[in-house]
Amino acid sequence: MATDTNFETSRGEGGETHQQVPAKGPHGGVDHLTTDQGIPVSDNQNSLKPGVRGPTLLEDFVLREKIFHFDHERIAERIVHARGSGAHGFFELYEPLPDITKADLFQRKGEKTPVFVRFSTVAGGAGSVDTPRDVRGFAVKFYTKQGNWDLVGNNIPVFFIQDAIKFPDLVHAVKMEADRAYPQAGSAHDTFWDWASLMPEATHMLMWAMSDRAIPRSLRMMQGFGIHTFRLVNEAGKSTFVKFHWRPKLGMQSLVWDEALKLQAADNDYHRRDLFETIAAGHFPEWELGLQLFDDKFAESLPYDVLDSTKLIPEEILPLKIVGRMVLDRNPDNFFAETEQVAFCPANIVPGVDFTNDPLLQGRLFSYLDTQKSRLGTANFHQLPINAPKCPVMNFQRDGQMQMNVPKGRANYEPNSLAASGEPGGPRECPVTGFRTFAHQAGEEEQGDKLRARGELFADHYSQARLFWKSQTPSEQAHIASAFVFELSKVQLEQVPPRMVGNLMNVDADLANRVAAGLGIVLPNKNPPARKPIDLDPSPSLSIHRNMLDTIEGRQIGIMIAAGSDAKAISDLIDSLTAAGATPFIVAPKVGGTKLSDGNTIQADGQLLGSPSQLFDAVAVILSKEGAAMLVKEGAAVQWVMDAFGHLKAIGYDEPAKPLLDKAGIQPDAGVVGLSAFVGAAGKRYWNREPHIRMLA
Ligand code: HDD
Repeated sequence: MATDTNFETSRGEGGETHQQVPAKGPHGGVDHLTTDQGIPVSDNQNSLKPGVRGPTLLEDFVLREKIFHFDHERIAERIVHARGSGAHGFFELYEPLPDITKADLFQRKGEKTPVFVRFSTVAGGAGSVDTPRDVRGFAVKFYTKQGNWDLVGNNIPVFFIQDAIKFPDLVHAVKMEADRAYPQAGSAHDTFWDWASLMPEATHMLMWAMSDRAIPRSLRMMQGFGIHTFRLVNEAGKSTFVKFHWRPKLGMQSLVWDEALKLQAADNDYHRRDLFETIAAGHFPEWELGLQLFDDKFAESLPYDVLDSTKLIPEEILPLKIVGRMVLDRNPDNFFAETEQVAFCPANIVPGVDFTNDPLLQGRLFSYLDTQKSRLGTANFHQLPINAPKCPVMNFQRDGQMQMNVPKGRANYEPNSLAASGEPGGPRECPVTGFRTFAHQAGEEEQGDKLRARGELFADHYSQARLFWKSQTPSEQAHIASAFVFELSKVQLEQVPPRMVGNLMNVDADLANRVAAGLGIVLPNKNPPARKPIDLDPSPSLSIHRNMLDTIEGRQIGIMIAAGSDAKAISDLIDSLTAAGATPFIVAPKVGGTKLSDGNTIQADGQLLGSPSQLFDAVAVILSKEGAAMLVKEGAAVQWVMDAFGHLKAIGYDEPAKPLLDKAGIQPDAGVVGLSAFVGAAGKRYWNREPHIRMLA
């Protein structure tokens, strides 16, 4: 029987009922369902059969088209950075930079350039979790008036390798192992550490990857880096070296390792949800763009090579020039069409930005375009709405699969003189606005024998690893040492941990000692370094703990309540948290409604079992005497406060809730406070608590 979508209810031949919600649309108030050919569909519930109980007919083109399209819904996932979350926004320039670059987006104060940003984990597949220990991708597509510029960076300012030729080995080693297809989304396994321990150049990056940088609390609370040295070029052709930095307005914040593990169980989509929900709520995440600008003379004065992506330039030596801000203010309308189909490519630069000879960058310039072709299936992927420049695109590239444009006329070659006989001749080169000023390269860089070799200073693999270690607080150092122990403890190849610790001996003997002790292995000899490390001054700006903001802005605060909880205490707390820019989240044993002290009923945001405390940045417990007496017998409630304590969070409580804290074994400290002090205490993590509750390496 035909189904009319105007009807609220349709009844199939077999008599079954389906609720239909009529869609509003231009034609008679209803948008009619059609096939991909635009043919109206009368029944989307039943396939076509001869008779009610007959076989499905091959001629049912509605069924065949629908299943055919469904069968092809998935596309190849990215070989790395498969799991990602994206958002739209804008970049706003603070001050014009014409002396430094002619790039159009840097010319007019206050001008906003649209952007699309995709954050990602690296190792896991598209369906993996959000909080493994991993580097995070931080890719920004600027839709400038002179074409798309992609700044395809990470949340860590250095990289594992110096030359792109090693990238496939790195990725093969870190992804799930070839025969067994596990572990997913993690580096704690044989092949990764086998490779990494044989690659001293990876040591600096490994220090970062084992640090709290690799377990960010939120995508909104991590820094981003362009990593390579790039060049900016002004109108006169003068080039300035540049390193790009993104600074989150909410400050940096990371997870505690146990919290990261528990989040993988509590919410696989923790970061994705956090980004989506905060943008949907109008709390737009923001980053400032900082530039480290320098010339050849400065580059030559450094004891490391600026073309080596395993090295950074400390801000204490070269401060950032803050030039603008990026705000993410709109969620994608469709995950697949935008976040999945977006194609970033470091080779997408605009006039005024240029490359350097960094051998890692040079290899990337090839890889991305190539991978897009196999991932998105056609050389015309740039025509997809998310990839299409927001400025005119005019050239003589033609045809190919999935061509969406319909070019007119005969002009598909250049030069042509068709215009002379009145036909459209098509676009021409534009020397004035085009990409004509490239950075001057010192002649000798481009000459000499053909070699497979690297600059001399590339051989220093340990000085900056040591610099990073020395720049961390004792608590951060303990996290790094413990992360090495955790990861290497998962390695079954006996030869690997001693080899890795032998490399760490070049970084710091204390670190190596602690890792060896944590693993229970004999401290190995130092592996001879290719070049003797030098002592560089610590860079406090590389520490998260030293630079965290004491704030609850943009944070989510859990409030546990139960029947009879103090209504006024709850509403006062909600008010003061909201005023400070935080989002309160009520957790109760029953989600439907909880009767409070004043007889009113409050709706919980989440049920206790489904809302463990790792979802929150700080927690408060407001209970009646009876509520506490009930919850001391509920494991999930005890675990809730125990975990908040273990994850070094502030805990606020009212007096009747005390028995629950006692049951959880919570010792009073500066972060365990009465409700009146809670908002003031909630913006911090209590690192001093950690040595009392956890054995760290
Ligand atoms: Fe890469 C994706 C970042 C080195 C080859 N890379 C990719 C993405 C990010 C980075 C953020 C995901 C983009 C998105 O969201 O779609 N990659 C980096 C950084 C690197 C780096 C910061 C070093 C500084 N990458 C690198 C090298 C190669 C690649 C040396 C190859 C020679 N990267 C790729 C790729 C990917 C990719 C295989 C996978 C999916 C894609 O490109 O579109 O081509």
